[in-house]
Amino acid sequence: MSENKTDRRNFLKILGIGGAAVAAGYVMPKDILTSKSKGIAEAGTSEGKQSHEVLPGQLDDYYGFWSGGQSGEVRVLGIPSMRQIKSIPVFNMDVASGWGITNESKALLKGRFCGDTHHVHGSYTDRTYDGKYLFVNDKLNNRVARIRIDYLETDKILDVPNIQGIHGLFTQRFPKTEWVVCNGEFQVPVPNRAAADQKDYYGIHTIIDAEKMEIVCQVMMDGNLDLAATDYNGKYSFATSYNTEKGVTISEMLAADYDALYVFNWDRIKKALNDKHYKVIEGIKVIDATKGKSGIVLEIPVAKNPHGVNVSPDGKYAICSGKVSPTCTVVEIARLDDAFNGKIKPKDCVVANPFIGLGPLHTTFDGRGNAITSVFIDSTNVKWNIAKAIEAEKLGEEAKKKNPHIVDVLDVNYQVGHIEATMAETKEADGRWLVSLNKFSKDRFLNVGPLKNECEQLVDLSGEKLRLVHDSATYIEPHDCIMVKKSIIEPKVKDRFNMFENPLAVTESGVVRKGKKVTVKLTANAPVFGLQKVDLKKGDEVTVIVTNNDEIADLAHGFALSNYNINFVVAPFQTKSVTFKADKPGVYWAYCTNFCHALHLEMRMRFIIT
Ligand code: CUK
Ligand code: CUA
Ligand code: CA
Repeated sequence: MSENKTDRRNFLKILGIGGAAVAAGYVMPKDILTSKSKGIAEAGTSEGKQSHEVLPGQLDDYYGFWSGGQSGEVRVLGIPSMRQIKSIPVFNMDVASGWGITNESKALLKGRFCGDTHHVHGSYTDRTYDGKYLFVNDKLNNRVARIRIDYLETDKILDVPNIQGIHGLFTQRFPKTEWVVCNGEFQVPVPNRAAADQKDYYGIHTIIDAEKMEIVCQVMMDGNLDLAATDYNGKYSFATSYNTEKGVTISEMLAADYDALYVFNWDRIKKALNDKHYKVIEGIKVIDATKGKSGIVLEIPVAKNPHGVNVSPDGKYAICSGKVSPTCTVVEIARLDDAFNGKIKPKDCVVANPFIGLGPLHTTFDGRGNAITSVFIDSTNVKWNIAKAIEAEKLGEEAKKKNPHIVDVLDVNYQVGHIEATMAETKEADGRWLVSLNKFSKDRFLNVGPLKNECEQLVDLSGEKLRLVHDSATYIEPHDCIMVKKSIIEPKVKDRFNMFENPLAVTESGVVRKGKKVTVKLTANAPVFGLQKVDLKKGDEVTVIVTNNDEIADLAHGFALSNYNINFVVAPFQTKSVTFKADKPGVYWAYCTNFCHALHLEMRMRFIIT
């Protein structure tokens, strides 16, 4: 715990406030901050008792979809085992699957093989996941990708102009996902051409058509736009802003006492588009909502430098996590219309500001009226009751000081970022499991050198108290995840591709030469490729198209060409292609890289280049 104290001191130093100042300004009951996994739940309350063990041959109950952070990928985990089952390459190169090597993936990646994925969210129908798509942001190169759930592969990547640091991303929940929103965390000039004064830097809320993967419009704001959420009625999207100051240094970004939770009114956005109240910038319709002048965006003041925003599964509350303030802000969504119509002030939408702990970042839900908030500096998960927080707010300061909303406090190891409960972002939040995605692992695993793994902890959420049941090491740095019950995903996932969805699909092998351009069509059937030998001339531009004609589930073939840096895998009925210059004369073996048959090692053929 001594290291935790150091982190805490450093954090306070950055904020320019001493511990005493924080203690004086905020209610910080000692019993909460020092509790060791005991919490302050009333005597007699129960701990969760589910077993998280998944025995050999048994399957998990939930699909976990994890962002991969700097890896640029998305990962699939089984919950509660926390076993990683698949990596889905998205913005990265993945040699094991050939992503970034094949023509098909290169066409999506356009030469950029780095990404920074933070937020993965599913498509919805009627407020729960429909098992069709996943969407994920690339904070680095400002892209949004779509993953098809039937194949669990990336099928579209959209470049988003006018925006930098695409961070928060969320999908429409009702009636179904037609729109996906994403936020620009870094303000930049729009268009971003020449140097401009920092006062002319803007944050951009982007709306994407989920089916077409095209940009519907962008809403231009003064403040930056960090995390995102949508409501449960298809009416609003939300964005937290920690830099309403338009600062470019950390002290400037911390200057104001209040920042904002922005609420975007979708009817008014549609109206602005209809009325042509936009400018076209870089080919995109950009609606100007700066200086609060558009009526499209409601600015709810929240304590300085907030972080996450999450909407409760009953659709009633948007909860903004304080980060620099030890509180959460509870916004009642039913009041937003009145605020948009000027009947009440934006701040009157706030119905509670409960104390949580030092450094609240993200909130999730158990579907039984409780929120669970991650607290970075304290290294805790705090379970609290939303109704009790609202009630205490009404009763006033004395009632609030007793913190009647706090149900339990769990120490986690260490410094938690996101937390997520099973199905928590849907109307079907079931309160079974919680994962705490901790940013530091410190002493939780065998020491692997200065660069340590992160630590993700599984928590039994079924009881009154939070029960830590499992530590899981993860490679840096998943930020966020969702956990979807398997009955939604499993029936959608296919065992083979629809072969003729790809017009290149090969059913008969052969070589076609047109001048220097050579097309090699190859079938792959265990344990042979459709050709034994291909004759080429130095300087030929060769395109190899491989179709795996084995329809048997789990029977994948690889195609690797020695010394030509070509290596990819084709799943049953899948087709992939690659184009290369035959610039090295000699005999080059192409071989199958995936152990597919007793004669897998013999599954090879020659490319003879003269
Ligand atoms: S952010 Cu990383 S801990 Cu990108 Cu969702 Cu909050
Ligand atoms: Cu095909 Cu190994
Ligand atoms: Ca600020």
